[in-house]
Amino acid sequence: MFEKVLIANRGEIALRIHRACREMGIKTVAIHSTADANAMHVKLADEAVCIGPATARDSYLNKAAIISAAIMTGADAIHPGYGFLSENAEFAEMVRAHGITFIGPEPEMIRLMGDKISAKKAAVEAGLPVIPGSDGEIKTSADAVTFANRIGYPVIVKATAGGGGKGMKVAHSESELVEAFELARKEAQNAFGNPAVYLEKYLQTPRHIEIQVLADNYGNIVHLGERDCSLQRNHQKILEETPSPALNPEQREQIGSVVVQAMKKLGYTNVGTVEFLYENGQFYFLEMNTRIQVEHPITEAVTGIDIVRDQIRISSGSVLGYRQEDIRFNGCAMDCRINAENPDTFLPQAGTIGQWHTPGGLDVRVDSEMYAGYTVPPYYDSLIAKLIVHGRTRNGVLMRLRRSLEEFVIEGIPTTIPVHQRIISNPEFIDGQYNIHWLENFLKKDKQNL
Ligand code: MV4
Repeated sequence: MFEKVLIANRGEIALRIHRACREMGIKTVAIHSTADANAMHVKLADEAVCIGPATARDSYLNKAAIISAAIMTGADAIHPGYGFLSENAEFAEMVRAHGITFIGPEPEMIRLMGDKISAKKAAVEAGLPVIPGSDGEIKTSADAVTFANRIGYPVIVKATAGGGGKGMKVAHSESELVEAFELARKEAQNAFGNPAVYLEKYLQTPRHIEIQVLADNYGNIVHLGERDCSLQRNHQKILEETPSPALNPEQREQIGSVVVQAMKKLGYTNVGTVEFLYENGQFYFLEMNTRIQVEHPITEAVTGIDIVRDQIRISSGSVLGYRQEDIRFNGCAMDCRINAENPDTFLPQAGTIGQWHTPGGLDVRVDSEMYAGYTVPPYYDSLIAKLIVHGRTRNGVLMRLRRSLEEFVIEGIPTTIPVHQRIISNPEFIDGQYNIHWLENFLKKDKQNL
């Protein structure tokens, strides 16, 4: 097992990783920018190294500074968390070249999944269902039109270097497609330095359902069920739940075993999430995330598995230690992402927290780095807390979530708590009747009613 892990991240996930290490008897090194010197995980870590100024490019994205900090402190592994360098194959290679373990999949796997065309090819070869579309890059608008006529409109143009919604354009007709194609290529070139785009049939009302996997270095692979992440705004997830209200246990077992077989074929290791669109009872592979995800705690709540702990264990070469048939899915869980934002405009709002009181009680978990008197810096993501609630039934979770949101006291900065309160009292949401467009429509209607 590792003796010392460097946490190459900030915010709640940095604290989450510190907690896992502490419980495993592993020493921790926090790295931080000048703006994060007062962060909770920096105080709790065994050692802390300031690696640069506030701007992420110069600190949390500064590969050389982070690796230097690891060498200086004698860390034997680096946990990248999510965002920042977590899916940067070059960083993973650099870490490896210095004899330090990168806590994540092999750099080659990160690279394969980072390019959406190569990821989709790999998914097809591994037996995953994919969205009908072009086999690879489409280079001219004429080729795009020919292809669209074959599969039918509407179609969507996607950047191969994209992901998370960047460089995507929907077209309902030939004239729209020609425009969308040129625009998507330009945007992709500007955003990613890679103009390559591909085409897919556009699915109009899918849900976003993702499968969590855990794989050791010896071919032992399990899935931990799904998370329904359909509630998004501008490609930012707001509330996630498991199980998905759209799936029954047979469907879960079916897609889960398809994913496990595919990961075996790919030789996938470490933690990962396979994202799907789900429409009319069919799953379609979207992309694969080769890192721990923000919403992992709802899966921990229903399975009782400490995913970060097991990620660290398997990264150090330990065997997974349990099999698919050992995993039980217990009840339901929801996660509310609480952001430091105006709840009507969603504009981020930095500032100093006055009173801070978190809800508690049975099956209530708050993952957060905040404390009374802490100043939220303006430079980073606005996520300040995740409220994770577990219960035996979905209705029980909704009641407990309502009670918990009511108990939460955050003074000094606005938060999105009121948004969550409105979402969970909506009859359609209570019925589980939603898709990837539901939240944005709900927020539009909600605004008109203000
Ligand atoms: C799609 C789609 C419909 N049809 N692909 C958005 C993010 C990127 N990962 C893929 N995305 C989509 N791809 C086809 N063929 C709709 C989306 C999409 C979406 C997906 C998941 C969650 C929220 C979304 C919001 C808008 C569009």
